[in-house]
Amino acid sequence: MDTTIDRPVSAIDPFSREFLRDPYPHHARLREAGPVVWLEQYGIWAMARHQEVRDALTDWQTYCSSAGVGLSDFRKEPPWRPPSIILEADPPLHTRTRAVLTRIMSPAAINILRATFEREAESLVTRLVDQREFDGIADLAEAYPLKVFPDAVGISEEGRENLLPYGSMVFNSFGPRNELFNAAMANAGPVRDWIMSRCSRAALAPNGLGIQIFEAVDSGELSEAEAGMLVRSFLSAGIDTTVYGLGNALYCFASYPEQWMLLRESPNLIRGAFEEVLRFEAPVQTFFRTTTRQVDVGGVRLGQGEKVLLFLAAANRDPRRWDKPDAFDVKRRATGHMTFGTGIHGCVGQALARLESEAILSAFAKRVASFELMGQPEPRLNNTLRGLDTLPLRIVPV
Ligand code: OVV
Repeated sequence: MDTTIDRPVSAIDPFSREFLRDPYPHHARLREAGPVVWLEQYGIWAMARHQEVRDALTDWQTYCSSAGVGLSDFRKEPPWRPPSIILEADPPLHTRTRAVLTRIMSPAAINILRATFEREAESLVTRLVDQREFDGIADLAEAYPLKVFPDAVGISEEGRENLLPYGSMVFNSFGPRNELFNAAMANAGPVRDWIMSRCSRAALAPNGLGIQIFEAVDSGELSEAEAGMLVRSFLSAGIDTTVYGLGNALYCFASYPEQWMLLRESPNLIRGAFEEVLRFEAPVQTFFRTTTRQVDVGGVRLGQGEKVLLFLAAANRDPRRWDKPDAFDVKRRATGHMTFGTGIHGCVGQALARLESEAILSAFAKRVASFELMGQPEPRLNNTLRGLDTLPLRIVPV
């Protein structure tokens, strides 16, 4: 198409508390406004339809990551931390770092962790079922990843309480410098110092995923400093994402007990059910890209060097792509959701995320007839992530 149309404009603030508490009506308005929408409050573009989000994620040459994947443009203001050499990088640097992580996180490599992850899930879930009442966030969605993931990476037990605060810093920092950002950064210095102290070769246990990154230094693929930066990526991307994802899974099954019944009857649905959780309540809601050139999207001209906000979670409920998008249906084919992204930056840890969820959901499916909500769950607002702060549950055992 070579006719140009006026750009749709919206006054929506996607980082306001009001938006973050219930983004779905706003997502619908953004999808309806057009294939790409100008958000006048921030002077950025937004895409909320499945096709456009997917196309942008697939075209890394037009929509780059090296200017940052948050609101801030690294070419105009200094980043709050040295840029990630995988998330906030383009080829050829990205290609080299990604190759190392792709190998370390391959499905076959992750399968080696399966027995340990399943054992830990069984022991935690048995305890919670005996207890009957628990908080789905603190006692499960946080407790499980905070045990199995640092163990797998090979991080000391001491100081692990810094991992969630660091994740909050990382994911809030993709948004504007609003109240959420400032609150997350309140104790930034000590938290960052602890994280960086855990990223050196000497701090990592033998046989873990962390030390495997340093083995790529010995084979000449990375420098010692780059290896440390990739351990930092593990600690940035590997905790909060799965905490919010497991919490959202429990929330979905407490809210839709008939869907939990289906899982219990057919445990072969568990894998697809987690994909449906990711589609329906995406723990990662958004990422930005930056245009490297002028580009036309549905007849609208985007300039060079402009920020584009990609609404992964809105793409996941686009009626152009999904039947009954607002229905939580564990039997649907939910693959094709955008929660893991796609293209060269598609989530490199997705096999690990799936392993965690399958271990937990399988352990519950053997023992739990239903999850009862004991009170109103409270949201944990974040500029990028969607999930809960509290989720009071009671288990009805099988
Ligand atoms: C996917 C992701 C999220 C947050 C941080 C990073 C990656 C990183 O590489 O630091």
